[in-house]
Amino acid sequence: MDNSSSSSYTPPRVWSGIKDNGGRFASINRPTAGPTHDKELPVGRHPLQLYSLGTPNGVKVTVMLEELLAAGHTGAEYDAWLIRIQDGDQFGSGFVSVNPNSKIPALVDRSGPTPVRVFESGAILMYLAEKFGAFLPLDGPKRAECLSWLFWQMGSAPFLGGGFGHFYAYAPTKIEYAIDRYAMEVKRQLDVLDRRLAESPYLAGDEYTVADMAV
Ligand SMILES: N[C@@H](CCC(=O)N[C@@H](CS)C(=O)NCC(=O)O)C(=O)O
Repeated sequence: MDNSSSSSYTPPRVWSGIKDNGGRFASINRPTAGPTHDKELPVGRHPLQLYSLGTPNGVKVTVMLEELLAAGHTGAEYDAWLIRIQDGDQFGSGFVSVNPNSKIPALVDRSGPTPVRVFESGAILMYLAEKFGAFLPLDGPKRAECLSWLFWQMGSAPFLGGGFGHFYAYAPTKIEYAIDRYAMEVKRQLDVLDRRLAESPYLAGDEYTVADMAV
C-alpha cells in the first residue's frame, strides 16, 4: 500500500525551516548548531564537573559516578550542575564549548593540569571506566562484548526516545505510521535485551559493567 498517497502533506523540494508547531520541543528545535547566548558554566571544588539533568541519558553518568564512589574511588567526587534543557541552557556559550552538540550529559575532568571535556554519554562512561579501571573488562573478548552492548545501547536509544517517545507522547499530531514503526522497533530491541539477559546475568557476561549502566 502506498501510504504517502493518504497524506495531506507534500514535502517541499527544498526544506526551508519549520513554523512554530506548538510541540513540546518547539523552543529547542532549530536547524543550526552553536551558542545562542553568552553564559559561562559554574565550576565547583571537585575534580569532576558534571553538567546534566535527570533524563535517561543524564542519569547514566550519575549512576557511573555513584558506583565508582561506592566502590571506593574517591577521585570520582564530582559537582553536579543542572542544565535546564527546556530553558535553553544547552545553548549557552560555556556549555557549547564543552559539548558542541548541545546535549546533556557533559563532563569536564579538572583533575589534571589541563581540563578535559567529554561529551556523549557512552564516551563519558568509557572515559571514566578507563580512568578508574572499573566496570569495563580489560580482557579482549569480554571487553569486546561490553563495548558491543554499550554501543548497541547508544545506537538503539534514539529509536526509543527520539522515535517512539517523541511521536507517541510529544509530537503535536499523532501519526499512526510513525508510532507503529517506532513501537515495533522498540519492542524488537527489548526482545534483544530479554534474550540476552535470559542467557547471561549481565549484558557483557558475568560482570556488572558500563553497558548495564547505560541500559
Ligand atoms: N547521544 C547523546 C544523547 C543526549 C541527549 O539526547 N540529551 C538530551 C536529553 S536526554 C538533550 O540534552 N536534549 C536537549 C536538546 O535536544 O536540545 C548521549 O548519549 O549523550
